[in-house]
Amino acid sequence: MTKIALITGATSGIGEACAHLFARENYNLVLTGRRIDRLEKLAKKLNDKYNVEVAVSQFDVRNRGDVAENLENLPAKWKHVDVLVNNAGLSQGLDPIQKGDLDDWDTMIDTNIKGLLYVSKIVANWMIDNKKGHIVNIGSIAGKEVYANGNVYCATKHAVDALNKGMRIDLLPYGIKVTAIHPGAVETEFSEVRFKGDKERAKKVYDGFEPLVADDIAETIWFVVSRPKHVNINDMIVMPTAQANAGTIFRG
Ligand code: NDP
Ligand code: 8X3
Repeated sequence: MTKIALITGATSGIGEACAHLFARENYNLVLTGRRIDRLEKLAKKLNDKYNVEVAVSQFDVRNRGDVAENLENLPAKWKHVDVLVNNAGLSQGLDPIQKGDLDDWDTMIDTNIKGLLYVSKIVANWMIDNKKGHIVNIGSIAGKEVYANGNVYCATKHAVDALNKGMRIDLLPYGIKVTAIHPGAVETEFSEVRFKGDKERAKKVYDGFEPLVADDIAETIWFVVSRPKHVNINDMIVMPTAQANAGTIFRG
């Protein structure tokens, strides 16, 4: 039977790269995000290129009612999810704690922590019913270390790290694998979102060194999910060669 991957935040960056890679590997896909135009365009492209089936589901992961309604209303065949990639996430702002914007904090906490939980609970129950599954949580180096002005974003990704460990314990009796991938700097729309559309400031983040690209992370995820049944990779940190840790990048 053709396997199914459900990827949150598939409209751009790492999620979109995962959609391409899983389609190439002949998975049928459930792709989610808020920008329906992008989801539909991507679905058509993957269907045309790889002849896989693609369902799109538009919702904001922060809205638990919408998450539940959209996921639970998927036709039954789509609930046999083999791989969930919990990727939807973002950073907003880069300010010291005393100057932080409360709305930015709410957005990051609601998306990166609560949104991931809303999706995970539903899909984990499907996986328990199906007696199979692999959840891949996209954390960050910001979930392992803290950098200046990263405060709340780093806290949300530390929470993802903790949830990854907790999920693994809770889902162990059901044979469900749980893995976190923690990337360093990946050039996607991430910095543009962090700086609220300021493309110039976003570009500067990647000046003078070679960052990761979304495909690097998609390939890592594929490595993780394609291990034999008895092997689980708990956790992986993937960095650009030019980045030693969260706060140290060598710009040549
Ligand atoms: P992008 O901005 O390119 O992609 C983010 C994706 O998340 C988009 O598809 C977006 O879809 C989705 N998303 C954001 N908010 C919501 C929401 N409220 N509801 C539903 N979907 C949402 O960034 P990346 O690809 O870089 O980010 C993907 C993940 O990787 C994030 O969790 C990020 O924290 C993490 N990460 C990124 C790193 C980097 O350097 N780029 C490094 C480490 C981790 P839409 O807007 O259509 O809803
Ligand atoms: C994204 C990478 O270093 O900007 O999680 O936090 S970083």
